[in-house]
Amino acid sequence: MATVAEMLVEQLELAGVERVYGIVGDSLNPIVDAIRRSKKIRWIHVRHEEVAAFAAGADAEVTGKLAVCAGSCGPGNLHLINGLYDCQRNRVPVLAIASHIPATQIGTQFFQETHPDRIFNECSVFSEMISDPNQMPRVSRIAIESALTAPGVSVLTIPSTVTQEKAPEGKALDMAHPRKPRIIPNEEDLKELADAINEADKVALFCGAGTRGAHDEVMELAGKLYSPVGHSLRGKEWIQWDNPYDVGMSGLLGYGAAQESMEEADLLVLIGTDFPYDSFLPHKVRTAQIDINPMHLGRRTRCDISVQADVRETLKLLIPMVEQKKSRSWLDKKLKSQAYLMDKVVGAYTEDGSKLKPIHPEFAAVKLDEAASDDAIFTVDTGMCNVWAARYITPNGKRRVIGSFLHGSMANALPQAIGAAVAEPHRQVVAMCGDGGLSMLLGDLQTIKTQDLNVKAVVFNNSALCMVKLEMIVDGLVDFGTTNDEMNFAAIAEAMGIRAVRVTDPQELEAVLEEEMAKPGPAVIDIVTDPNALSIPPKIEFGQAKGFAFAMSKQILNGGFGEVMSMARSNLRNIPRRF
Ligand SMILES: Cc1ncc(C[n+]2csc(CCOP(=O)(O)OP(=O)(O)O)c2C)c(N)n1
Repeated sequence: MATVAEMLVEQLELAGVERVYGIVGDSLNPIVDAIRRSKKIRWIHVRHEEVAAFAAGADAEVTGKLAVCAGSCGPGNLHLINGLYDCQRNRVPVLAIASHIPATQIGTQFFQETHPDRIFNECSVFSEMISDPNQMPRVSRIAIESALTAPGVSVLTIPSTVTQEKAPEGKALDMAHPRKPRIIPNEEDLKELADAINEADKVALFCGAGTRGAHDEVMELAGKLYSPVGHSLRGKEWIQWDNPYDVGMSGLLGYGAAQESMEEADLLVLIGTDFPYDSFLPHKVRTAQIDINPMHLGRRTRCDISVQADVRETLKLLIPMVEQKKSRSWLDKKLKSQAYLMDKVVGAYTEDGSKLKPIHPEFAAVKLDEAASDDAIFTVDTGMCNVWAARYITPNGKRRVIGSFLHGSMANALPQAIGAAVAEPHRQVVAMCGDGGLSMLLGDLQTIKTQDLNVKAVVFNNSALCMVKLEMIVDGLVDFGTTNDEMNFAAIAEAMGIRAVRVTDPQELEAVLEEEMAKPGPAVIDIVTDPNALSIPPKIEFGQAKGFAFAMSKQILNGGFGEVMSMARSNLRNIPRRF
């Protein structure tokens, strides 16, 4: 007769799980032992449980299948929490196995006692404890189905005493899964939307990650309406490529003419987006919203017309209902503005980048974009790497760009690269790391070596927590606590047995990237970049502009004159003209 641990692993096998990320330990050992004996599931040993959760999230993101992470009782599974928040907010199907102290000790302040079933409540769609073996296999199956269907995070808390008990007679539970349902809009809502579109002269579209799989339909609609098409950071990889209507990205990291297009429109149509920054959304423009999740409707800005349905299904029905617009003059104006802003602002740094030392991060990002393969998976650290990826990594429908775009955690790039590379070993995985981000979960560089992963960890090494430096300056504060020691990550990687190269000369960068990207297996490319290269959001409030100038003068008064001068030189060309 099987134990609870063995039945759980059999249940995972039935769900098609192929790997579990985690760190072994006491209460978790019987489950890991059952995984060791499984012919279908691999144990992926990481160095920090947070990495296990981020990795599982990226695995689920690229495969669309359930991914699993595990941590031992108390601190072991507590370490999962930040990664699980990220998975939950990214709405990817992840099961976390949190092993627990012996059931007889719960409530006694026993060694390592925490309450995982309560702790993970906020970052999961399902969090339950198996306190009796007879809950198996139903509860494990419910956990799996909850993660898959929400989709989101399920957490199973299992005390060590229960793990080793005999499971009830019988086998793990299989079930017939329904095919993806077609979720079509209510006819009246659809008609209201079509009427509003037909009445408006200038219709702007703004697209989020919910447009995944609907690229062609969005293009067809934009072609009929002569609409400028803007996108959020998460929408970029699905909508920006092969897009003659592209006007760039909005938000704190945004660029181009997306913002002005939204503000000038008679009707703004938000498509599959829960873009969180309401201050970047117009509030005076008539707004329609299409989203499969009704919770997203109207929660960021006004919602005059709302359609709850699958984006692609909606657009397929909507397109024949809207009339071809006659004039494309507004679209052409916005495209011209986009071209100007891209050339003169976003492109400013990169023109003569090969001569600038320290290496400018924008130049590095452009060279990385050119050197990476056509179907590379990029993972992007929270911090300035978000900006460089958003502006310079070219999506093409085959590449992926994964980050902690909703949870905004630092140190996500390396762990997510691990999950992506384990799941898709034939693809090149490029982790765009900040030096702060890489330092935070540095131990897991070992994992790319141990697992021999095709991960190229590219460090934008500016010896600073640069994103926060920018925040402080824009807020009118003197930047403080934002400096990191100069660190030679290539030497650290080499000491770990990983191929590594450090680049300080911009003239060498292209050749190094080309060479390293072409070789299989793990590598660290440590690029020493300019810490004074900042980025300015597309919509600068008067207060922020004032703050920028104010912080500059405060720095001068504090004697930081040299730094102010170099910062001004580094950024002058990156400031939008109208600022
Ligand atoms: C876990 C966590 N801690 C702190 C922050 C706040 N924060 C956001 S970006 C950032 C700096 C990142 O520095 P680095 O990785 O060196 O990248 P850079 O911005 O310099 O390119 C910090 C401290 C965060 N988002 N997440």
